[in-house]
Formats: sequence, structure tokens, C-alpha cells
Amino acid sequence: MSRKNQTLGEFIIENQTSFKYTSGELSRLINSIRLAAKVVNHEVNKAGLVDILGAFGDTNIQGEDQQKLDVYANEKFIQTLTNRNIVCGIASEEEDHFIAINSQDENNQNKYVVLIDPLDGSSNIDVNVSVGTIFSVFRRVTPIGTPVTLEDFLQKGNQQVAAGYIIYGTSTMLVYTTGAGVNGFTLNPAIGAFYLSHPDMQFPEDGNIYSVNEGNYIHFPQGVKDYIKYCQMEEGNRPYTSRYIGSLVSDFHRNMIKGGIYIYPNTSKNPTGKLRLLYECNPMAFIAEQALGKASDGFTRILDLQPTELHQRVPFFCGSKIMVEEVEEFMQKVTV
Ligand code: P6P
Repeated sequence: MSRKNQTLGEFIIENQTSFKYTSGELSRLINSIRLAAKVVNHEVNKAGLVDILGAFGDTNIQGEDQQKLDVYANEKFIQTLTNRNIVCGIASEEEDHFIAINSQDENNQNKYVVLIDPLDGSSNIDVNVSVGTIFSVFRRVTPIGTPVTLEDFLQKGNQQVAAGYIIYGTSTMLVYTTGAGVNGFTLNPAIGAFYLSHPDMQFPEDGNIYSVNEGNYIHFPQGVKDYIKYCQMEEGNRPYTSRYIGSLVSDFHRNMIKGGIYIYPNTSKNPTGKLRLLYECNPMAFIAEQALGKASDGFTRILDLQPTELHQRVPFFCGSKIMVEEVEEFMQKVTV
């Protein structure tokens, strides 16, 4: 049950009983993400004013330059989740390995692990384009009270209990699901509270926006090339438009509101795709399906993929159901 303009805190309390694992821990977890989001938002919004721009001078396991805000956001989310003693493990795009929380304490009854992309699209920071945080939550599969193992993190996306993103844009929004639909909350910075502004978000079944980096066109699989040409061809007066921000959270959010598809296929430069399965594709796919959209790697449902590595990459096709099914047809036609 949701009422426009109720706060995130009120929403969590009112809907806690609808969550099948209602132990209050997940609610506390979402609340801790809310706090970290406000702290990171404060820094993102003043990034142009203080010396927090520019590279941190280090690179992450992806070999990508770490922006100072990447490091800051990573530290804040890990610190908040750890200090509130809510989770038993954390994996992050910015950490080579997963982090076991309070693993020496056999009294640690925490049963959730969180996987995060602390600041996705961070290459846009210096040019003042929206960036985002993405998070994915699972219940651990190894015995409570023992240190988490890699097995707790390499679960299929269909086992997620919650997923969401924060978009630091013209306004800051927290959008998340616990498996009962998708709801968006907008931050009122004057009082530091998130208000339910977008209840029950849903992808339009079809749309006319395709989001792909066409600069990579010659490196795309033939099925993607054929789909892009299909979107551009004159006949049928196809009203498609190309919109690509270079920030997954921003492109996804716009497509969920207006209808559209986001595509990051495998290319010769990124033979298994660029986006990471565990903390980008899985959470966004869970949100997409809860919003009546669809997400696949061009052939297989993202949420059914069995992860094998913490930072593995997969091709990603996600958005309005009919659009994803159309591009899957082009992909499968070529492989027949
Ligand atoms: P490219 C940001 O690094 C990201 O992971 C997504 O947020 C974004 O959609 C994509 O990569 C942009 O990649 O290769 O088009 O610059």
C-alpha cells in the first residue's frame, strides 16, 4: 500500500509485513542505504566546488581510473552498512574481493549480503552529468554465524530479495523493489527526507527510445546492427529516437518512465560485454521485471544466469518488454 508523498520511512513501515522475510532487518538495510545516499548526494552535488573532482590516481579491478567520488561513495556505503551491523558481507565494483563483516563473531546473526556499484557512470562526474549508485541484496546461503564465502555472492539474480538505485540527477531519487513492484522516492534536500513521488513504476510495454553507444557500431554483433537499422529505417514511419547518456542509471530511469531499451552488447573490445552481472545487470534486471519490463543477454534471462566470478561482465539488453523481445529476435535470427 502506498500514498503519494509519504516518506520512505513511513512506506517501509507500512509495507514491512508484505515482505515475506519480515524480520525488520531488510527495512533497516534499506534505511542504511537511504542514509548513505544522502551523504553521497551531498558530495556529488558540490563536486564542482571542492577539490573532489578528478581521478583518485588509482585504478579498480576493472582497470578503470577511480574518480575520487567513486572512492568516497564506496567508503560511505561500506561504512554505513558495517556500522549499523546489518549485513554479513559486501561486494563492490571498487573492491577486488568481497568483504566479510564481523566474520569472527559467531553471534553475528546477520543474514543479508549486499553488492554495490557505488557510483556508476562516474566518468560523467567532471562534466556534471547524472550518476548513480546501484545495489543488490541477497540472503546468505551459507550457515548464519559463519564467515560469508564467495558462494553467498555468486547467486543467480532470481534469488535477490531487494534491488535498487539512487540517481543523483536534477533531483536525487531512490528507486527500489523488494519483489512487490517498484517505487521511486525523491529527496527533499531542504529537510533531508525522501518522499514517495513515483509509486508503482512500470515500463510502458513498448517504446521508441533506444539507448546504445553507436560509436561501437562496427564492433557490434550482427543482430544488434540489424536492430539499429530496423529502428532507423523509414518504412512504417518508425518514430524511434536515440538517447544515450553514458550513465546506465540515467538511461534506464528515463526508459522506465518513457518507454525504451538500453543495450550494451558484447563487442570486440568487450567480448563478454562491459556491464557487470552482479552489481549492475542483476539489480537493474530485477527492477525491470518488477516494473513489467524485461532483461536478457540477448538470449537468456539475466536473472537466470549462473554467476561464476564476482566481477564478470555480460551483454545487457533491458527495457520495455516488446522492444527487448524484438532485439532478441534479431539476435537469435543471426545465430540460427
Ligand atoms: P561507454 C559507466 O561506466 C557504464 O558502466 C554505464 O553506466 C554506462 O551506460 C556505460 O558504462 C557507458 O559505457 O562504453 O558507452 O562509455
